[in-house]
Amino acid sequence: MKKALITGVTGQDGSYLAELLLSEGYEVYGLVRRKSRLDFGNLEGTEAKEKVNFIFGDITDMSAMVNAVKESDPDEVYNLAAQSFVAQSFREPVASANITGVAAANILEAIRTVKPEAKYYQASTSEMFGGCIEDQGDNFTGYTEKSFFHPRSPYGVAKLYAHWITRNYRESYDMFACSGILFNHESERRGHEFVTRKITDAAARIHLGLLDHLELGNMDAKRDWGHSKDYVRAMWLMLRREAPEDFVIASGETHTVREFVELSFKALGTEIEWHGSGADETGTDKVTGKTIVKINPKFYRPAEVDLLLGNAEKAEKLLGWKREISFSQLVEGMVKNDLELLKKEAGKI
Ligand code: NAP
Ligand code: G4F
Repeated sequence: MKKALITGVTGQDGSYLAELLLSEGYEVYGLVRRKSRLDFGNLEGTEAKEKVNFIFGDITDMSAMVNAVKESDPDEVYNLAAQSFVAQSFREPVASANITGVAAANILEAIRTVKPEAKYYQASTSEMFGGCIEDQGDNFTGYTEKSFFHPRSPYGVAKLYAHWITRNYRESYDMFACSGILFNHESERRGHEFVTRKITDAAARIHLGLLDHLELGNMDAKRDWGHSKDYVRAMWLMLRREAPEDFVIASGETHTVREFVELSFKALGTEIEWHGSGADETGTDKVTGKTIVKINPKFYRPAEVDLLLGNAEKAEKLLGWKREISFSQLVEGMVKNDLELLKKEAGKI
């Protein structure tokens, strides 16, 4: 039986990855940080929660990571823990650097000293490409493993450190250490602060008469969105290989935040009409004329990543990876899930 250690097991990806590895017959260990109120995040209420072996520790603490590797004796380590919210990284750049960046070295060093033959996966991100679109020329077909990096947030800068230290351990110590450069991926388990979940939750609330309108920042930003379930499969496939290599994982499509809003409301039978531009733009319900979307500049970022588009050709060819859930299925699934959750909640009152 293979053994895997997952940091960030309570998060969106960690919970899906734990379920996948359990279904593949792994013994799964999950790192959980101590909180004043014990909770297992996205694993709460799942069968996986009963099967995962939890180890308490914080990735910023080297000794905790040494203990975690000793206790789990893993064949594979997936480092998914991070302060993963880009907007928050502008408000806490140093904590983000320590958790999202430097802590990767704690884990790599723990593996190197305790179990150097364990395979290591680092959760790298398309946010590292950031503003590098200008370097890509006119016929841009998406960022690849060979594209330049130009992070535009403290989060992106921290992730770049983790990405390069992973590569450095691979080159220096001949360790199986690799990174998946994953583009945005969402799901019914996505945190409510991210734009997709904020939109699907608000659309469902407005539909049920529980919210007046949705407030957003930059609706022109474009993202390459996929489903987390498809993306955790790619992580696992990367560690199935004989030799470590980095892979871009993406859908190959890009959509604006505005399109995500339109599709979310459409899934509930509401068509939106847009009026004005910039901070004065509003979205109204085409039938009732009621304003349901407004801009609030407080959601603008000090520096924005305008466009993300990935090219996952290498992963498709070498890993045999392909996404199974389309953009429209993703949006509709998230909206439906939020609607059901809210109806259930209302039933309790
Ligand atoms: P997420 O839902 O925010 O999960 C983050 C996880 O990290 C949570 O389990 C959290 O625990 C844990 N964590 C945070 N700080 C920690 C610390 N100091 N010590 C131990 N655990 C800590 O993120 P996600 O969307 O699943 O993403 C997983 C990873 O992929 C992250 O590294 C993210 O940056 C990266 N990534 C995500 C995407 C995406 O679009 N989702 C794209 C590219 C890369 P608590 O439950 O205690 O908060
Ligand atoms: O959903 P977001 O907060 O995700 P972002 O910044 O793209 O980061 C996510 O994807 C990265 C991969 O590229 C991950 F590494 C990272 O961990 C995270 O999972 O914002 C998406 C876009 C941004 O351009 C933002 O400015 O939506 C725009 N936006 C517009 N209004 C908003 C809002 N974002 C949020 N969170 N809230 C708004 O009201």
